[in-house]
Amino acid sequence: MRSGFVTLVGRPNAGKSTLLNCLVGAKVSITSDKPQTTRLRVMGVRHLPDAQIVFVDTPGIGKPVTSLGEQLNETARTVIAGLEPPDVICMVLDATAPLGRGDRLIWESLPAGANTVVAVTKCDRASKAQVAEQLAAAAEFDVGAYFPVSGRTGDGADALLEHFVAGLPEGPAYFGPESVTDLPEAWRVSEAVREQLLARLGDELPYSIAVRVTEWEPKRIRCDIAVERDSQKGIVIGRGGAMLREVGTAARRELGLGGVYLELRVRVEPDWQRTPDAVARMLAPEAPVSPE
Ligand SMILES: Nc1nc2c(ncn2[C@@H]2O[C@H](COP(=O)(O)OP(=O)(O)O)[C@@H](O)[C@H]2O)c(=O)[nH]1
Ligand SMILES: [Mg+2]
Repeated sequence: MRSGFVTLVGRPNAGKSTLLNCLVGAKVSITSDKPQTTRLRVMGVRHLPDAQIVFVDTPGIGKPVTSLGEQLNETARTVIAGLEPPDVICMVLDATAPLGRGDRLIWESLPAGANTVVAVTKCDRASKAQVAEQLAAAAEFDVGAYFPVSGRTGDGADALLEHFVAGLPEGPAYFGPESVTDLPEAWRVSEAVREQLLARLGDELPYSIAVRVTEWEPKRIRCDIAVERDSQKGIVIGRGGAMLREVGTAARRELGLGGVYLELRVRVEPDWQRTPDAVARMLAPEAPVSPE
Protein backbone atom coordinates (compact mmCIF):
# COMPACT_ATOMS: atom_id res chain seq x y z
CA MET A 1 0.00 0.00 0.00
CA ARG A 2 1.21 3.47 -0.82
CA SER A 3 -0.34 6.67 0.45
CA GLY A 4 0.30 10.33 0.97
CA PHE A 5 -1.04 13.84 1.36
CA VAL A 6 -1.25 16.58 -1.26
CA THR A 7 -2.23 20.02 0.05
CA LEU A 8 -3.67 22.64 -2.31
CA VAL A 9 -2.72 26.23 -1.53
CA GLY A 10 -3.31 29.47 -3.37
CA ARG A 11 -5.11 32.78 -3.55
CA PRO A 12 -8.84 33.03 -2.96
CA ASN A 13 -10.76 31.99 -6.09
CA ALA A 14 -7.70 30.47 -7.78
CA GLY A 15 -9.67 27.27 -8.38
CA LYS A 16 -8.34 25.06 -5.55
CA SER A 17 -11.62 23.47 -4.50
CA THR A 18 -12.72 22.80 -8.07
CA LEU A 19 -9.38 21.14 -8.78
CA LEU A 20 -9.58 19.12 -5.57
CA ASN A 21 -13.01 17.77 -6.50
CA CYS A 22 -11.70 16.91 -9.95
CA LEU A 23 -8.68 15.04 -8.55
CA VAL A 24 -10.79 13.20 -5.98
CA GLY A 25 -13.45 12.38 -8.56
CA ALA A 26 -16.25 13.44 -6.20
CA LYS A 27 -17.73 16.64 -4.92
CA VAL A 28 -16.27 17.11 -1.45
CA SER A 29 -15.50 20.83 -1.23
CA ILE A 30 -17.96 23.53 -2.21
CA THR A 31 -17.02 26.12 -4.83
CA SER A 32 -18.27 29.50 -5.95
CA ASP A 33 -17.12 32.62 -7.73
CA LYS A 34 -17.05 34.46 -4.38
CA PRO A 35 -13.95 34.61 -2.15
CA GLN A 36 -13.98 32.94 1.27
CA THR A 37 -16.05 30.01 0.03
CA THR A 38 -13.77 27.43 1.62
CA ARG A 39 -13.73 28.05 5.35
CA LEU A 40 -12.33 24.80 6.70
CA ARG A 41 -9.53 22.46 5.95
CA VAL A 42 -11.32 19.80 3.91
CA MET A 43 -9.86 16.44 3.01
CA GLY A 44 -10.82 14.56 -0.15
CA VAL A 45 -9.63 11.02 -0.75
CA ARG A 46 -8.73 9.48 -4.10
CA HIS A 47 -8.75 5.71 -3.97
CA LEU A 48 -6.47 3.95 -6.45
CA PRO A 49 -5.41 0.33 -6.79
CA ASP A 50 -3.03 -0.25 -3.84
CA ALA A 51 -2.73 3.49 -3.24
CA GLN A 52 -4.57 6.33 -1.60
CA ILE A 53 -4.03 10.06 -2.01
CA VAL A 54 -5.49 12.43 0.54
CA PHE A 55 -6.00 15.86 -1.01
CA VAL A 56 -6.25 18.70 1.47
CA ASP A 57 -8.19 21.84 0.55
CA THR A 58 -7.43 25.07 2.36
CA PRO A 59 -9.06 28.49 2.51
CA GLY A 60 -7.40 30.97 0.17
CA ILE A 61 -4.85 33.25 1.78
CA GLY A 62 -5.73 36.89 1.24
CA LYS A 63 -5.69 40.27 2.88
CA PRO A 64 -7.88 39.92 5.98
CA VAL A 65 -10.49 42.61 6.59
CA THR A 66 -12.48 40.86 9.32
CA SER A 67 -11.99 38.26 12.05
CA LEU A 68 -13.37 35.74 9.60
CA GLY A 69 -10.67 36.65 7.06
CA GLU A 70 -8.00 36.40 9.75
CA GLN A 71 -9.27 33.01 10.84
CA LEU A 72 -9.28 31.68 7.28
CA ASN A 73 -5.69 32.81 6.75
CA GLU A 74 -4.76 31.26 10.08
CA THR A 75 -6.36 27.93 9.11
CA ALA A 76 -4.44 27.84 5.82
CA ARG A 77 -1.16 28.91 7.46
CA THR A 78 -1.46 26.29 10.21
CA VAL A 79 -1.95 23.57 7.61
CA ILE A 80 1.02 24.83 5.58
CA ALA A 81 3.27 25.10 8.63
CA GLY A 82 2.56 21.49 9.51
CA LEU A 83 3.69 20.15 6.15
CA GLU A 84 6.92 18.26 5.76
CA PRO A 85 8.24 15.75 3.24
CA PRO A 86 6.93 13.45 1.93
CA ASP A 87 3.80 15.65 1.97
CA VAL A 88 3.31 17.40 -1.35
CA ILE A 89 2.20 21.00 -1.80
CA CYS A 90 0.26 21.89 -4.93
CA MET A 91 0.36 25.61 -5.50
CA VAL A 92 -2.66 26.55 -7.56
CA LEU A 93 -2.44 29.50 -9.93
CA ASP A 94 -5.28 30.93 -12.01
CA ALA A 95 -4.29 30.98 -15.70
CA THR A 96 -6.61 33.91 -16.29
CA ALA A 97 -5.18 36.23 -13.60
CA PRO A 98 -1.65 37.66 -13.61
CA LEU A 99 0.76 36.49 -10.92
CA GLY A 100 0.74 38.96 -8.09
CA ARG A 101 1.92 39.81 -4.64
CA GLY A 102 -0.64 37.44 -3.17
CA ASP A 103 0.90 34.46 -4.96
CA ARG A 104 4.40 35.49 -3.93
CA LEU A 105 3.45 35.86 -0.27
CA ILE A 106 2.03 32.34 -0.31
CA TRP A 107 5.12 30.98 -2.04
CA GLU A 108 7.32 32.62 0.59
CA SER A 109 5.26 31.12 3.39
CA LEU A 110 5.83 27.55 2.22
CA PRO A 111 8.24 25.54 4.36
CA ALA A 112 11.78 25.45 3.00
CA GLY A 113 12.55 22.24 1.13
CA ALA A 114 8.87 21.40 0.68
CA ASN A 115 7.99 19.08 -2.15
CA THR A 116 6.01 21.51 -4.30
CA VAL A 117 4.40 21.54 -7.74
CA VAL A 118 2.56 24.33 -9.53
CA ALA A 119 -0.82 23.68 -11.16
CA VAL A 120 -1.94 26.44 -13.51
CA THR A 121 -5.68 25.90 -13.63
CA LYS A 122 -8.70 27.30 -15.52
CA CYS A 123 -6.81 26.55 -18.75
CA ASP A 124 -10.16 25.88 -20.44
CA ARG A 125 -10.88 29.58 -20.07
CA ALA A 126 -7.46 30.90 -21.03
CA SER A 127 -5.83 31.24 -24.45
CA LYS A 128 -2.81 29.06 -25.23
CA ALA A 129 -0.65 32.17 -25.05
CA GLN A 130 -2.03 33.00 -21.61
CA VAL A 131 -1.32 29.48 -20.37
CA ALA A 132 2.22 29.55 -21.75
CA GLU A 133 2.81 32.97 -20.20
CA GLN A 134 1.52 31.88 -16.83
CA LEU A 135 3.68 28.74 -16.84
CA ALA A 136 6.70 30.86 -17.75
CA ALA A 137 5.89 33.42 -15.06
CA ALA A 138 5.50 30.63 -12.51
CA ALA A 139 9.11 29.65 -13.14
CA GLU A 140 9.99 32.28 -10.53
CA PHE A 141 8.67 29.72 -8.07
CA ASP A 142 11.37 27.12 -8.20
CA VAL A 143 9.28 23.94 -7.89
CA GLY A 144 9.66 20.34 -9.04
CA ALA A 145 7.09 20.37 -11.84
CA TYR A 146 4.52 22.54 -13.61
CA PHE A 147 1.14 21.38 -14.89
CA PRO A 148 -1.49 23.16 -16.98
CA VAL A 149 -4.91 21.84 -15.96
CA SER A 150 -8.58 22.59 -15.85
CA GLY A 151 -10.48 21.61 -12.76
CA ARG A 152 -13.67 22.21 -14.66
CA THR A 153 -13.07 19.99 -17.71
CA GLY A 154 -10.48 17.70 -16.11
CA ASP A 155 -7.97 18.40 -18.89
CA GLY A 156 -4.45 17.76 -17.66
CA ALA A 157 -5.65 16.30 -14.37
CA ASP A 158 -4.49 12.77 -15.24
CA ALA A 159 -0.90 13.92 -15.75
CA LEU A 160 -1.01 15.75 -12.43
CA LEU A 161 -2.48 12.73 -10.68
CA GLU A 162 0.15 10.42 -12.19
CA HIS A 163 2.85 12.73 -10.91
CA PHE A 164 1.44 12.51 -7.38
CA VAL A 165 1.04 8.74 -7.61
CA ALA A 166 4.63 8.29 -8.79
CA GLY A 167 5.89 10.12 -5.71
CA LEU A 168 3.79 8.26 -3.12
CA PRO A 169 5.74 6.61 -0.33
CA GLU A 170 4.69 3.38 1.33
CA GLY A 171 2.04 4.10 3.90
CA PRO A 172 -1.22 2.99 5.46
CA ALA A 173 -4.73 3.54 4.11
CA TYR A 174 -5.79 6.61 6.07
CA PHE A 175 -9.43 6.29 5.05
CA GLY A 176 -11.76 3.33 4.59
CA PRO A 177 -12.71 2.38 1.03
CA GLU A 178 -16.10 4.10 1.28
CA SER A 179 -14.86 7.45 2.57
CA VAL A 180 -14.19 10.35 0.26
CA THR A 181 -13.95 13.11 2.85
CA ASP A 182 -13.31 13.82 6.53
CA LEU A 183 -16.16 16.33 6.70
CA PRO A 184 -18.84 15.17 9.13
CA GLU A 185 -22.22 14.54 7.52
CA ALA A 186 -23.80 17.57 9.20
CA TRP A 187 -21.15 19.79 7.64
CA ARG A 188 -21.75 18.35 4.21
CA VAL A 189 -25.35 19.43 4.61
CA SER A 190 -24.62 22.95 5.83
CA GLU A 191 -21.93 23.41 3.17
CA ALA A 192 -24.32 22.29 0.44
CA VAL A 193 -26.84 24.85 1.66
CA ARG A 194 -24.21 27.57 1.74
CA GLU A 195 -23.06 26.68 -1.78
CA GLN A 196 -26.59 27.07 -3.10
CA LEU A 197 -26.92 30.42 -1.33
CA LEU A 198 -23.58 31.64 -2.72
CA ALA A 199 -24.68 30.70 -6.23
CA ARG A 200 -27.77 32.89 -5.91
CA LEU A 201 -26.67 35.90 -3.91
CA GLY A 202 -24.96 39.09 -5.02
CA ASP A 203 -21.41 40.04 -4.20
CA GLU A 204 -21.78 41.50 -0.75
CA LEU A 205 -23.88 39.01 1.17
CA PRO A 206 -21.74 35.85 0.91
CA TYR A 207 -19.25 37.03 3.51
CA SER A 208 -22.07 37.56 5.97
CA ILE A 209 -23.52 34.09 5.69
CA ALA A 210 -22.79 31.11 7.87
CA VAL A 211 -24.80 27.90 7.93
CA ARG A 212 -25.03 25.34 10.70
CA VAL A 213 -27.06 22.21 11.21
CA THR A 214 -28.80 22.62 14.55
CA GLU A 215 -31.02 19.55 14.64
CA TRP A 216 -30.63 16.17 13.02
CA GLU A 217 -33.41 13.63 13.05
CA PRO A 218 -33.92 10.70 10.69
CA LYS A 219 -36.56 12.48 8.62
CA ARG A 220 -35.84 16.10 9.42
CA ILE A 221 -32.70 18.21 9.35
CA ARG A 222 -32.79 21.77 10.55
CA CYS A 223 -30.26 24.33 9.31
CA ASP A 224 -29.72 27.78 10.70
CA ILE A 225 -28.55 30.42 8.27
CA ALA A 226 -26.89 33.31 10.05
CA VAL A 227 -26.78 36.75 8.46
CA GLU A 228 -25.48 39.97 9.95
CA ARG A 229 -28.32 42.41 9.44
CA ASP A 230 -32.11 42.46 9.25
CA SER A 231 -32.01 43.73 5.67
CA GLN A 232 -30.01 40.63 4.66
CA LYS A 233 -32.56 38.35 6.24
CA GLY A 234 -35.21 39.40 3.75
CA ILE A 235 -32.90 38.80 0.80
CA VAL A 236 -32.04 35.29 1.94
CA ILE A 237 -35.68 34.39 2.58
CA GLY A 238 -36.77 35.85 -0.73
CA ARG A 239 -40.21 36.95 -1.87
CA GLY A 240 -42.72 34.76 -0.10
CA GLY A 241 -39.87 32.45 0.93
CA ALA A 242 -38.96 31.70 -2.70
CA MET A 243 -35.19 31.92 -2.25
CA LEU A 244 -35.13 29.56 0.73
CA ARG A 245 -37.35 27.05 -1.06
CA GLU A 246 -35.10 27.07 -4.12
CA VAL A 247 -31.97 26.70 -2.01
CA GLY A 248 -33.48 23.88 0.02
CA THR A 249 -34.62 21.96 -3.05
CA ALA A 250 -31.25 22.32 -4.78
CA ALA A 251 -29.27 21.35 -1.67
CA ARG A 252 -31.44 18.26 -1.08
CA ARG A 253 -30.95 17.19 -4.68
CA GLU A 254 -27.19 17.73 -4.43
CA LEU A 255 -27.04 15.66 -1.24
CA GLY A 256 -29.43 12.97 -2.41
CA LEU A 257 -31.61 13.52 0.66
CA GLY A 258 -34.78 11.98 -0.72
CA GLY A 259 -37.54 11.78 1.85
CA VAL A 260 -35.78 14.01 4.35
CA TYR A 261 -37.28 17.37 5.25
CA LEU A 262 -34.62 20.08 5.18
CA GLU A 263 -35.81 22.97 7.29
CA LEU A 264 -33.99 26.25 6.71
CA ARG A 265 -34.24 29.12 9.17
CA VAL A 266 -32.64 32.52 8.92
CA ARG A 267 -31.54 34.48 11.95
CA VAL A 268 -29.57 37.64 12.49
CA GLU A 269 -26.27 37.43 14.32
CA PRO A 270 -25.13 41.06 14.26
CA ASP A 271 -21.66 41.55 12.79
CA TRP A 272 -20.62 37.97 13.48
CA GLN A 273 -17.73 37.97 11.02
CA ARG A 274 -16.05 40.77 12.96
CA THR A 275 -16.46 39.02 16.30
CA PRO A 276 -13.76 36.41 17.01
CA ASP A 277 -15.96 34.31 19.33
CA ALA A 278 -18.79 34.17 16.84
CA VAL A 279 -16.40 33.30 14.02
CA ALA A 280 -14.95 30.45 16.08
CA ARG A 281 -18.45 29.13 16.75
CA MET A 282 -19.46 29.33 13.09
CA LEU A 283 -16.35 27.50 11.92
CA ALA A 284 -16.09 24.83 14.60
CA PRO A 285 -16.18 21.60 12.61
CA GLU A 286 -17.39 19.59 15.62
CA ALA A 287 -20.95 18.57 16.30
CA PRO A 288 -23.52 21.21 15.44
CA VAL A 289 -24.55 23.48 18.30
CA SER A 290 -28.05 23.47 19.60
CA PRO A 291 -29.86 26.76 19.26
CA GLU A 292 -29.85 28.76 22.49
N1 LIG B 1 -13.56 27.95 -16.39
C1 LIG B 1 -13.08 27.47 -15.23
N2 LIG B 1 -13.51 27.98 -14.07
C2 LIG B 1 -13.00 27.48 -12.93
C3 LIG B 1 -12.03 26.45 -12.92
N3 LIG B 1 -11.71 26.19 -11.63
C4 LIG B 1 -12.46 27.01 -10.89
N4 LIG B 1 -13.24 27.79 -11.66
C5 LIG B 1 -14.20 28.82 -11.19
O1 LIG B 1 -13.50 29.77 -10.41
C6 LIG B 1 -14.27 30.14 -9.26
C7 LIG B 1 -13.47 29.81 -7.99
O2 LIG B 1 -13.30 28.41 -7.91
P1 LIG B 1 -13.02 27.69 -6.53
O3 LIG B 1 -12.66 26.28 -6.85
O4 LIG B 1 -14.14 27.90 -5.57
O5 LIG B 1 -11.71 28.49 -6.04
P2 LIG B 1 -10.94 28.47 -4.63
O6 LIG B 1 -11.39 29.67 -3.89
O7 LIG B 1 -9.48 28.56 -4.97
O8 LIG B 1 -11.29 27.18 -3.94
C8 LIG B 1 -15.57 29.35 -9.36
O9 LIG B 1 -16.54 30.19 -9.96
C9 LIG B 1 -15.22 28.19 -10.26
O10 LIG B 1 -16.33 27.68 -10.97
C10 LIG B 1 -11.60 25.91 -14.18
O11 LIG B 1 -10.74 25.03 -14.27
N5 LIG B 1 -12.15 26.47 -15.29
MG1 LIG C 1 -12.05 26.86 -2.13
